[in-house]
Amino acid sequence: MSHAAKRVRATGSSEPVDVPEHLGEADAETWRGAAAILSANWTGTHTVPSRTLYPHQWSWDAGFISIGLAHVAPDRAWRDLRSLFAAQWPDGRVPHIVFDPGVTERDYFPGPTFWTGGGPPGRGGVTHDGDLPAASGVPASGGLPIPNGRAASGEIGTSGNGAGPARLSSGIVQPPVHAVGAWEVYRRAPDEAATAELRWLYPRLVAQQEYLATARDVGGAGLAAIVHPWESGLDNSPCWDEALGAVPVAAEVLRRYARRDNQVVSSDHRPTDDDYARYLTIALSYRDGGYRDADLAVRHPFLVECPGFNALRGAAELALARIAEVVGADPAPHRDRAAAITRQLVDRLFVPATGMFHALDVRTGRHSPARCVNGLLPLVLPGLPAAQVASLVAVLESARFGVDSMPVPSYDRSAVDFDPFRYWRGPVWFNINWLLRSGLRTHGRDGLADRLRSALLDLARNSGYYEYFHPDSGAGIGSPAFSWTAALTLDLLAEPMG
Ligand code: 2M8
Repeated sequence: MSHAAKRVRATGSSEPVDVPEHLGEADAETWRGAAAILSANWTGTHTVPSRTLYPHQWSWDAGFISIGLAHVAPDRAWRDLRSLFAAQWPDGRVPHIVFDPGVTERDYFPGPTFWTGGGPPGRGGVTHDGDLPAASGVPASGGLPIPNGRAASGEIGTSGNGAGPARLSSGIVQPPVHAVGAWEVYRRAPDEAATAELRWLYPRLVAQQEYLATARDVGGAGLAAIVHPWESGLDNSPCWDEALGAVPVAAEVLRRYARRDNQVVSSDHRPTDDDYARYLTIALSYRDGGYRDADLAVRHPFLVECPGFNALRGAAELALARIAEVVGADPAPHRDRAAAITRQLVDRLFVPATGMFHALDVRTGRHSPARCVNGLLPLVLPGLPAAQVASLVAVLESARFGVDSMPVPSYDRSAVDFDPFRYWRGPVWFNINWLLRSGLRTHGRDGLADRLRSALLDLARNSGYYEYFHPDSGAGIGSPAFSWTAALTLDLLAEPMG
């Protein structure tokens, strides 16, 4: 642990947990509460984002969760990451959901039947046994998923991670935050066991990046395109509205498939039915094309370059450079790729008129006009030119996003369609704010970074570990006992205030 030489043992949650010595009693209680949530959401093989709303394993959630687990249960952090990467496809993609075979279809929609088309494993969805993907950059079988695909590169993959039976997955991805997560876990306890974990993960993380850099470079300029709003992690962000507008609302898909999310939380706090119908249409298009990426430009209804997703690809390359040094690989190509992604982001997605980054619709060549928080995420890139850094900081301090007693909202507060309740269209999210804070520190904006940290911790202290928060009142919305909120609270608390 980097933050406390001496620690006190405390009980107060379901299992004993070490509390950093620098925390006062109130924050020690916050720490124990957060640790208890991660324990309660641990299934024995992986951590679910939420017991009520998301009962499987999610990709980018696992990255953020590992950062919190590093402080209270590093062994679980590694097992969580292994569990996810055991489900990696032979072409390198890491699925956005890995399904728990013990959870019924009734408990989450869209579940395995939707993603596999109801056919046997391997038709659409795929089962996995944890072998190393074909990390060559050439998708195995032309990009078609191979059930229980075998390693093509010769490195030994074990049969899974000891996590139980082979599992089905979705066929889309999420932002690649896992190299950053793995590095965070390693650097807090860099022992032999952690080095062995990095050795196992490194080729898999490289294959994940390679998939995004090749199969997903639909626009041909070096940025990865997402094929579904869910791939961004910011599902119903206004920055997808224009591109989604071109996708017809097929009412029959919602008659064929019943939503479950709005039975668990208020429908005012979730995507609308029209959006949901489009999400299903886009996912079905990708599924019915066998999850192939060839010729996406001519046949897929949604292709967008997201500034957040691509900034996180760049951050992943920088984390991989550090990991490469530990495992004896060459860090230089990773640094080069991070620099290239940074340049491409500035060239393609920075809009001088708004002073921030905007999503680009690859099908139309148009930027989304919406000012959304993913347009600030390139701050995580240390190589971002000073002009863009200054511009993003100015936007962050403006009334549109300003950090005050509240952290940064997911959308421009002054927009006419800003909605303080509806998911990624206004509410405050912990993971995004954690990333922004880390970016601010990277660029030496410590004052603003500290204000953001205080605002985040106040939210957790006063409102608890909700999925998202009302951007004015701070009231918790969505699922309570949400894993990444708890995990990142631990990470923020772990650091003594300077
Ligand atoms: C939300 O997305 C899922 C679909 O992937 C859903 O709404 O059912 C998003 O907030 C996403 O970013 C997150 O990873 C996921 C699980 O927490 O929930």
